[in-house]
Amino acid sequence: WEAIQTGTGNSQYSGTVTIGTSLSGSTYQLSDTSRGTHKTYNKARSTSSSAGTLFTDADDTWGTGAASSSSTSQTAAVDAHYGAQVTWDFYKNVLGRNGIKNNGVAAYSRVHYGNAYVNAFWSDSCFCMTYGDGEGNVKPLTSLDVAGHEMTHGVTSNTAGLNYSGESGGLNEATSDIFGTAVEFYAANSKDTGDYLIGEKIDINGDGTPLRHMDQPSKDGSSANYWSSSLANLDVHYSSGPANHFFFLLSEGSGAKTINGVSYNSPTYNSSTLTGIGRDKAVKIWYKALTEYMTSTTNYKGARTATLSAASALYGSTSTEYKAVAAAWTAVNVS
Ligand code: ASN
Ligand code: ZN
Ligand code: CA
Repeated sequence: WEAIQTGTGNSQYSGTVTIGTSLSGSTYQLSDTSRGTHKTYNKARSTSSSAGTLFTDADDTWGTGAASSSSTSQTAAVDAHYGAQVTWDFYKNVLGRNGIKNNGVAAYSRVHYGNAYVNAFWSDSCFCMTYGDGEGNVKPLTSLDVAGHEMTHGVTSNTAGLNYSGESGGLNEATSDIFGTAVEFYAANSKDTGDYLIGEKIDINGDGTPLRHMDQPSKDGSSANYWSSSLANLDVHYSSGPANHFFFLLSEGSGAKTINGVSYNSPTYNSSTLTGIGRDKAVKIWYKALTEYMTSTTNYKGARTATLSAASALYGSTSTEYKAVAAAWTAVNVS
């Protein structure tokens, strides 16, 4: 018998948060029965395929809020549990999707994977999310945008199924960056305010720079801003660039601006000046395109068609939104 509870989590990246927990006997567990029974497990530096050990606690106050090199630290678990919770709420409340498979069943999360493992990954086979602890075991890869990014890989594989190579692979990665970013904005968390950067909290480069920039993807030194015939040869984390750029331009428009204290400067291929339609509409258009019009082999040209079909269905074929979708694709050299 387990009773639904709300615990207090001292996270590393998102301040003090309320998290869904359960009470089993006299022990609290990181098991959120209000969100498809999402559970968070401790891998304790193991790389075995097991789930690990479910996190438990005596008083339902979790983590110290400080980075810890301990393999039993609850802090990384708080961030992962909270990230899954916000991602669940975002998909349910904004997009009407009831979990990754849209069947009301949650994936599970596991933290402290490997030793100083600097990655996080989604797996369709375990239907689970795995997070490493990062360099020196002190910067776990458990930020909100990374959680939203990785779990979105599960959504993509249960919908369009975009193949993870070539142009469709870039679109798969961009889909994760787009909804990972949407999750971060949706959280409205004062310690991790929304931005169009990916991984700005986890400092994977060790110099404070994010992994990716959606306003101008080339800022990372490897991603493409615009489509070209050689795009498909890039790693999927770089061929995502034009679609990330499209999403920024569609949401916010071109040029220089500051949003939540972060400065952006988004260029266009054809020197056009664009006005955004807002992130909420851009998110709805991308989701409808992903779930109704894209397939495993959709390329950039196909993504243009799919998002135009989505915009037409949502807002009409003569709408401002439809025209903005067309203009934003043209601005990243997809026409
Ligand atoms: N973090 C990476 C990603 O989501 C993991 C990977 O490369 N499989 O793409
Ligand atoms: Zn990814
Ligand atoms: Ca971010």
